[in-house]
Amino acid sequence: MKVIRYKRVTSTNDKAKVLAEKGASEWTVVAAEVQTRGRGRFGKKWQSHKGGVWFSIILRPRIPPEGIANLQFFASNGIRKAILGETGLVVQTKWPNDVVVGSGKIAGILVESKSKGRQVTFVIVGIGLNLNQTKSTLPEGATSVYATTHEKFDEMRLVSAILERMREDYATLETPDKILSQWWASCVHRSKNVRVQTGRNSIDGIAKGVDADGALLLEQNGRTMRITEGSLSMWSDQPN
Ligand code: BT5
Repeated sequence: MKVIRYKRVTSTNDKAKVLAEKGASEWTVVAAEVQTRGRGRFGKKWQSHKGGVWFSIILRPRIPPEGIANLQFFASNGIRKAILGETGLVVQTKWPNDVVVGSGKIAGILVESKSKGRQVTFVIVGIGLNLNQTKSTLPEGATSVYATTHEKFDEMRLVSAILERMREDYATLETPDKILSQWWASCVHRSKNVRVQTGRNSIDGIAKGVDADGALLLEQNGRTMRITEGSLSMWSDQPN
């Protein structure tokens, strides 16, 4: 495993993608202290000041393209276990790509990939974890390990711990049910009332699970719907 460290990059996902295109091997990792153009899904900005853990992993899993959705759940499981192991903090998963403490987002995952026909060429798993930042420097709705525990931890130790957990569980990518059941067992909105914003629409219902394609199963008036994309909030997070 090779970790390439930078002080400042635009986005570690961009750096990793260039390396992956050039044939870099699986588990090549790019980490940075600061990202000037960190991003989330749909081009949303990801705030990446010093004190956080920002890194991207190149993977070349032998899975069909439709299995890629599983990687965000796989990564969430690894992040959750590593945070617990290194800091003692209990965190939960949230659909589709978040790790949270209560209603505060502590980590996010951005999975980008390239496929050729039925074959995945590479996957970049970008991980952002708020570690040592103070609450006042974080965006609204975010929290960090430090803001929660008042303790500071070494950034690279967390990178190593997350990688270790992911490597331990890598074979489970072939048995998505295991990944999904672990993820669901730690999900903050398990069987709870939620609201999902998809574009201009918002849908309310009870979160019933996730499927192997990454979709949220939402029950509304006794009917179960599959929601493939969106931003989820729990009713208790919403302003009255
Ligand atoms: C994500 O997107 O949560 C994926 C974040 C992935 C970041 C990593 S860092 C290493 C790698 N390199 C990158 O360029 N990206 C990856 P999404 O679910 O779309 O959430 C984005 C939203 O989270 C924003 O619109 C803000 O509301 C919020 N946000 C921004 N910065 C945050 C932060 N540091 N902590 C918590 N929430 C944040």
